[in-house]
Amino acid sequence: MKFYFSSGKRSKKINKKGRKLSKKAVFSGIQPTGNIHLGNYLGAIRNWVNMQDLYENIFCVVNSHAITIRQNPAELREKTLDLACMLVACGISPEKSSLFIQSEVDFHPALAWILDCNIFMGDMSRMTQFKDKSQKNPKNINVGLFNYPALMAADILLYQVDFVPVGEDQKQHIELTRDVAMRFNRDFGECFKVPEPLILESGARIMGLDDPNSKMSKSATGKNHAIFLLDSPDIIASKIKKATTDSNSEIVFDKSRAGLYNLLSIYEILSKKDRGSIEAEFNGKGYGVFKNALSEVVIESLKPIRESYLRLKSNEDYIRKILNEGLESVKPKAEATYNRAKELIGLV
Ligand code: AQP
Repeated sequence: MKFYFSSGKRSKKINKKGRKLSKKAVFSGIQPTGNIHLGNYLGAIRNWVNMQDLYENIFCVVNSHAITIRQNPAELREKTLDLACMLVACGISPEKSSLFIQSEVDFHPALAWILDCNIFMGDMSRMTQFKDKSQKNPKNINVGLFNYPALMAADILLYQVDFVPVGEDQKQHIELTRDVAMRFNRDFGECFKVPEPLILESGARIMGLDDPNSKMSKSATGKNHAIFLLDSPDIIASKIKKATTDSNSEIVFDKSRAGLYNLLSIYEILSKKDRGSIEAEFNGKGYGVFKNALSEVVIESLKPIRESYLRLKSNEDYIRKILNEGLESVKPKAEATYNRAKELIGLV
């Protein structure tokens, strides 16, 4: 039998003979590119929070990724701290997780360069996120945007983690990370743990409310595209009311009815009810009744996060302290991996 006890900063897993068992480790990151939406929350953050007791957790505000799209410097600084505050409000606990800011660890871009030199143009050119983002930003198709997956691979590989919990849109990047890690280990010697993506089926791809064929995204411009975690109850209800559905009236899980399917998936996750009982609940009722029920559950689920965020927001020193402690705990790991990669490849 395995059990947990709490000792100091982290709980440690021990077996019945009292031997310490090391936990598997996870790393994940999120960009401070705008307000956090329900897709980020259901596809990523909520899972990070729920899995905190199972793993050694490292979470990062990836501000260096954010500059692949032009940012206002002062706003970026503010959004970076704000996002850290939001993650803590969502339940990322400094007792269980290390939280830090990417640009404060110089080993990320340093390792990314080594990886850049070991990723083929052909592989990098296949990344669909680059294609999507360059279509959305035709005037700023910069090299950083193209190289984004190498920096992401460095973020992950520096910490020798087992899993990377992400939404489905990041799967291709994790595959590239695995490929470059395996190639490097084979060609130069064992250096990186090869991580696996951790993608939970529910919430892995939340779609835009105004366009259920494109994923909900921070940078989309539609007024009713996304529900943000800080939206007021009125705004949430109004966005849901205007969400795109179809002319059918039956409330059933049917993937071919993308708008309704997306809304039902959100309801399923937040209400914690199963599909059968949801379909029974709304049998014979129309979109109006379902949308009201959905609004209610979204508003209730986001309420504690919004309240906690507002409390934390007035205590910037506390957030800074969490980030500094996170930084101190992750930096030695990053340094050790980077130095090994540097040595193996002949740079020292
Ligand atoms: N719509 C989504 N459904 C489920 N998961 C999602 N994620 C993002 N959108 C959805 C997951 O959220 C985590 C953090 O994402 P990110 O901020 O690093 O970058 P992103 O995937 O590019 O997110 P956005 O919201 O679309 O931002 P912008 O518009 O700036 O590009 C990731 O785990 C991601 O999978």
